[in-house]
Amino acid sequence: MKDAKSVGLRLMCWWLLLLPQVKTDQISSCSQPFPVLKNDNLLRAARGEVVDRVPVWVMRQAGRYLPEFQELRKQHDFFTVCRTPELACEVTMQPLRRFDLDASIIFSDILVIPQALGLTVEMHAGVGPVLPQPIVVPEDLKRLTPDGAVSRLGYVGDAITMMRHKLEGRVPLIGFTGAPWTLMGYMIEGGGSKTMSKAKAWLNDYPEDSKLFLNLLTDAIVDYLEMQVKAGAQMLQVFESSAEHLSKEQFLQWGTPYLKRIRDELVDRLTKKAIPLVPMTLFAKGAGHSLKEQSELGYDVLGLDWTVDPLEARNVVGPNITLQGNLDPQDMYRDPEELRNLTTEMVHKFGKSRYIANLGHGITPQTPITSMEVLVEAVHKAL
Ligand code: 1CP
Repeated sequence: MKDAKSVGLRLMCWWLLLLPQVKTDQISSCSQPFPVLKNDNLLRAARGEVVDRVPVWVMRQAGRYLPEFQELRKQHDFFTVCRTPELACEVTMQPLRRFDLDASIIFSDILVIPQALGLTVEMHAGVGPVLPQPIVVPEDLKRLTPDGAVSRLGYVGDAITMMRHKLEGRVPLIGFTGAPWTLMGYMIEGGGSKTMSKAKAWLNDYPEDSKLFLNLLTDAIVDYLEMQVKAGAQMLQVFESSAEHLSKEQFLQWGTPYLKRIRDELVDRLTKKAIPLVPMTLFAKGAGHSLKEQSELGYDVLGLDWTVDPLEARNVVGPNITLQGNLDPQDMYRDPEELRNLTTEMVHKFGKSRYIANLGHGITPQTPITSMEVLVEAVHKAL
């Protein structure tokens, strides 16, 4: 009798797997429930609830400053790590083994979307990402393959689901994406750029095609974030790292409308499918000029780079938005005592309510490990 029941259950699960729409929505009924979250300070801070301690995590907390990351990278190519859930989870876990962090962020890269859209992306040592066949003229947009792009990113969902189990509820898991303008920039420049001049020229020379491009990316991003939430991401961060290359006027034309669409459409889709919403962070580096406008996009949290003053930011955005940031990554090279004082001062300025401590951009490769220890401890002890 028991056997018949389990065979029936298994058959039902296989049947669900055959229906693409049902499969992802119902997946939790066929798989193990996720472990209960023990430290939810990050999510509480994002929602404006009382926290036990100020939560802290660090952008690029899994990365080259960790010897164990470098060791693993000697054996595996960067995108192999991203595409192999066991390896992605191992790297995601590495900083948590060393530091008393309040969040994990799934190991991946913003450039997996351009890959899923059909572009080749290589990771060159000492250089960063390289796209050998970039989008040069509007005609090249035809090379992109938006149909089924999200299904080619299923490995990120698999890593997220696996990581939720491996975390055993220790801290929340953050999923992420690059924002449309930032991805467009990399896809036109063929990699990182100090000026984003080719991508900025597109905005001037091909405004209608730029809109098409940004809308295509926005659609892919919404699908991708929805998939991450279904897979188990408990919070989402949108990296608009290349906002720093745009003037305020350009950011309000080419950045915020698409960032708003991402937020609105994701909320709409999750609500219609009765999937609980997760808090969302927007990190628009170099866009301190538009904090007011950013605060009106619907995001729960705004990430700040180190050029923004905490008190001024709070004044501009008001009391109902959580702020994240914003120690200068360069301060991680100071003496421990100096770093401790700067961190304490920063936390005092932001205060305990609606605040998530972080750096103002990613941690850099030469950062001493001890600085991470000092930072995390100083945040937790500050208030
Ligand atoms: O060889 C290596 O190991 C490469 C180093 C590296 C790492 C560790 C790259 C190449 N990407 C990553 C991981 C990564 N990238 C994460 C992991 C999760 C974490 O621990 O935080 C995240 C969130 C990203 C996001 C990312 N990739 C951004 C947005 C954040 C930011 O730094 O502004 C950007 C712009 C990228 C592109 C990218 N990938 C890698 C590099 C060196 C770069 C920047 C290149 C450039 O613009 O010059």
